[in-house]
Amino acid sequence: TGSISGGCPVPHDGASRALLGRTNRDWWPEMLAVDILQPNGPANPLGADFDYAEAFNALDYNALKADLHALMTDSQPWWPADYGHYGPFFIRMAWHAAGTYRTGDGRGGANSGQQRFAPLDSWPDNGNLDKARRLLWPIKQKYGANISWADLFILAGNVAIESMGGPVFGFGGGRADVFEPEKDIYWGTEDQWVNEGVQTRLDPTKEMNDIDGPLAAIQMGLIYVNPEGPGGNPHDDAGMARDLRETFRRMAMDDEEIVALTAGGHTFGKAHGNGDASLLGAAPAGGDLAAQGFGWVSSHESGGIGEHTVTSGIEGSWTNVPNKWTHNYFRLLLDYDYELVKSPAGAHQWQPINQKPEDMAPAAWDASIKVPTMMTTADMAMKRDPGFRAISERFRNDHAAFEDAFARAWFKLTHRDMGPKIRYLGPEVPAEDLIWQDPVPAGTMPSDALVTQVKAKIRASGLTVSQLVKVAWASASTYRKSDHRGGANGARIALAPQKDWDVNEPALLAKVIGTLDALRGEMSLADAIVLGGVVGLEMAGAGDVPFTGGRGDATQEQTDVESFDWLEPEADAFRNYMPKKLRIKTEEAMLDRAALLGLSVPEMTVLVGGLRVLGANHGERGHGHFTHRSGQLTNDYFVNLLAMTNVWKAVDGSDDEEYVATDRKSGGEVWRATRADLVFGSNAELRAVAEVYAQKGGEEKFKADFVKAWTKVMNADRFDLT
Ligand code: HEB
Repeated sequence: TGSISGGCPVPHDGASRALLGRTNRDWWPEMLAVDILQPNGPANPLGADFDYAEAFNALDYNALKADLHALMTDSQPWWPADYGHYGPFFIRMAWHAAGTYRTGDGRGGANSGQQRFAPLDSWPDNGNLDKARRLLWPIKQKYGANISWADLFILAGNVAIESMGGPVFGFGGGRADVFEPEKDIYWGTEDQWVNEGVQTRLDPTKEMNDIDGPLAAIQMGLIYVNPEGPGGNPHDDAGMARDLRETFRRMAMDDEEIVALTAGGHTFGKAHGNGDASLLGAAPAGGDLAAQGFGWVSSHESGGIGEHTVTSGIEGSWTNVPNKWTHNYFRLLLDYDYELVKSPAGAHQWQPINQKPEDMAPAAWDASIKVPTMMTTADMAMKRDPGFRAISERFRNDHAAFEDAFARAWFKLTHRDMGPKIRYLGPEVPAEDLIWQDPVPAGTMPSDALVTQVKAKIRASGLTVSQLVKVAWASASTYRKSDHRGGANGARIALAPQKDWDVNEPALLAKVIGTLDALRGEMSLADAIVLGGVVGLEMAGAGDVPFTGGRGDATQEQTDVESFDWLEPEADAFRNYMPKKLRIKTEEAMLDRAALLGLSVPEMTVLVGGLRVLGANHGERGHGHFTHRSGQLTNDYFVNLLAMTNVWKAVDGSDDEEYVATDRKSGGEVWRATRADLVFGSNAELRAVAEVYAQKGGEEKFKADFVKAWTKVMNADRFDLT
C-alpha cells in the first residue's frame, strides 16, 4: 500500500488521468501556460546555484521573529484581525500547508511552499488563506531570499502559537521554495470539489483503508475530513471517527496526536460563516486579474470581510478566549451538552446548551458582544468516540501531558516532510532525536586503505555482479525526494521491515548481507553495501566507479517499522518486479518511482537498460534481459530492443503485461519483456533516448551515464556531504 500505485484498483479513464488524476489544466483551462517558457523543467529565478541553506544561515533570525510577533496584532483594513490577533489565522495556514503531506508517497506537505500555487491555493479547504499569505508579504519582502515562503509559513504558525502563550517544541528551517506547481503529484480524479457535492472517498459500506492510492483526505479539496461530518452528515458518529482515523493514519498520526492537534489548534480562533456563501467569487486560480491573486472575493456590501467573512461556512469560536492558549477546549467540549444548529451560512454545527455567559466568546469584531461558542462535527468526535474520549479526558485533567503532546505533534506535523534532522537549520532545532526522523547515527569516513581492503575482499567473496548490484540497488532505491526518507544511509535494508520485503528477495538478501557483514571490518554495513555495488559494476566492466563512504548504521530500535512499511514498492520496474496488476499502468508506476528518485528521463532510461543486462531482475526473471553477455555493462539492452528483427506480441493471458519477441525470419522466440521494457521502444520520447544509447558511440556514453546515474541514486540521501 506504499505508493501512488497502492490502494484499490479503481477504474480509470486514460493514462495521464490515472497517474496524475485531475490536473490544474483540467480544473482551470484558462490558466496561463507559463510553462511554455520552461519546456526543459522548472526555472528558479534565484538561479541554479542558489543555496538556500547558506542564505538561511545568513538570516537575522531573531529580527525576523520579532517582526512576525509584531505582525500578529497589526490589523489591516483589507482583512481585519479577529479578536485583534492574526495568530489563529496563521496557525490554520501553517497546518494546511503541512497537512497535505501523506506517508503513502511522501508528497505534499509544507516543504516547498506549494500553498502559493494551484491547485492548493484554490482548494475550498484553503479558503481565504490567500489573505494570510499576503499579510506575510511585507516580511517576506524585507528578508528576501534569506527566508523562503515555505519556511515562513511554518515559522509564522510557530510564532502565532508562542505569541498567544501556547507550547512550542522547536523550529527547523530549510524548506527551499519552488516556483511552479508540483506536476508529479496525484490529488485524485474527481472533477468536483468538496463543496460541490463530490462523493466522500471512504465508502461506509466497505472496510477501512479504502481511499484511493496515496491520498490522505476524504474528499477532493479537503486537507483531511469534512468538518460537518462524513459527506456532510452530522449524525454519523462512527463514520466521523473512522474518517479521522484513516486520514490521519495516512499521515502517520495516531489517536493521541489526532486529539492533541485538533484540540490544541481549535483552542485558538474561529470558523467563518456569518453570511451568504453564494456571494463569493472564484478561487484564486480562476480569479479576476484585478483581484491580484485573491480569490473568494465577496460581493457582500461590506466586502465580506471582518464580521461578514465566509470561509468554511461554519460560524463561531471553539473557546471563550480564542486569542490565548487555555485549557478551555476540553472543558467546554466535555462539560456541556450540545445541540445541532445551523450557521448563518447554513452549515451544520454544534452549540452548547444553556451556555453560561462567562463561557461565551467575544464577537471577533466587537469584544463587547457575547456569542455562543461552537464545535464542529469533527470536534464532537473527540467526545463521542470512546477511544478519542478517553484521551480527551486524560488531557483535560493533565495539562502538562496535553501541552507536551500538542507541541510534539505540531512539530511532527510541520517537519515530517523535511527528512533527516541533519537538514534542519537555525537556532531552534530541538536536540532530542525523534523516531519519525528516521535517525541514523553519524558514520565515519573510511580510509582509502580500508576501502581498498574491503573491495578486494568483496571481489574474492564469490558474490556475483547480479547479487551485489541487486542489494545495493535495493538499499539505495527506497529514497524518495518527496520527503527525503529512505536511501542507503543507515543500512535499514538489513532491518525489519525492509529485509523481509518480497521485492528484496529476502533469502538472497540475507546471504549477501551476511557475507558483506563478515568481511567489512571497521566499515559501516551501509557503506559496505554501496561499495558492493561499486565492486559489482567494476567487475561488470564499468571502469572506475566513484565511492563516497561515511554512512552510519541504524538499529532496529531507531526504525519505526510501521512507518517504513509505507516505503515498500508494490512494483519496481527497475527490477522488473510486478507481482500484481496495479491501479495505474506498469510504465506509469515506473515514472512515479523515477520521479521520487529525482531522476531525469535519460537517467531513468540508462538505469533500466543497465540494470537489466547486469541481471538485477527480481528472481532472475528473464524479461528484458536482452543480452547474451549477462553481468557485463553493455548497451545490449537498447541495441536489441530497437532491432527490427524482433516481432513483438503480447503473451496470451498476461493481460498485456508480458510480451514475447520472435525472430522475423526464423519465427523462433528470442526475447521476453514487460511493459516496462517495451515502453522504451514504443513511447517516442523514451525511444529517442534509447536510440542515443544504441547508436554509434552509444556504448561508451551508456557506460558513463549509467555510472553517473547509479552514483546519484547511491548518494541521494547524503545530506551530510556538502
Ligand atoms: Fe481546524 C479553523 C476544521 C484540525 C487549527 N478548522 C477551522 C475551521 C474549520 C476547521 C472548519 C474554520 C475555517 C474558517 O475560517 O471558516 N480543523 C478542522 C477539521 C480538522 C481540523 C475538520 C480535523 C479534525 N485545525 C485542525 C488542526 C489544527 C487546526 C490539526 C492545528 C493544529 N483550525 C485551526 C485554527 C483555526 C481552524 C487555528 C482558526 C483559524 C482562524 O481563526 O482564522
